[in-house]
Amino acid sequence: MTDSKAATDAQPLVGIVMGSRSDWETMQHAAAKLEALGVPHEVRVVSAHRTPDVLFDYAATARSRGLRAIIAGAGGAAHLPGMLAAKTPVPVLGVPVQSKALNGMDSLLSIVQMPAGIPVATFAIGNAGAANAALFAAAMLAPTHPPIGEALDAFRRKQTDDVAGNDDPRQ
Ligand code: RP5
Repeated sequence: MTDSKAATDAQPLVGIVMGSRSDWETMQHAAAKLEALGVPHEVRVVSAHRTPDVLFDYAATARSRGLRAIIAGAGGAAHLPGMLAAKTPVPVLGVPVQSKALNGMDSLLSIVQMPAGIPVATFAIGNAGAANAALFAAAMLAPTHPPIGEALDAFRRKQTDDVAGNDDPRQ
């Protein structure tokens, strides 16, 4: 079994959810990082306004199903991360998807400006935010899941080595 298949087949520790299939172009970067680090995860479309009952059910069962973090991406009036956080104690990592009308500023402000009491950890707009949310989820899991911590350490070492070994921008 490949690492990638193992990461998706095992009991998921991280849920990646998004408001629309159109968000996958962004959220695939979260899935790719989790796969690369061997973090068991699931991927679902869950819309706060189109499928609110599915959202409630997903949030209500998240902890008992073993999820330890939920990465939630949405664009525009992006209520998905905040609504999930309101309904589950599982930490929610919000990814603002870059919207066409406002370049994702609407998504960012919708997700980041949670009133005190229900936190959503908010990441950068777009692909970088999706990738970093996955790396953050892996860091959360590392103390209790040593193989994930080792994979994260190795990723960071390689990233450093790649820059250090290629530091002349003219080449
Ligand atoms: C949000 O509306 C989704 O998260 C998506 O970013 C945005 C547009 O959705 P579609 O019209 O592409 O389905 O709910």
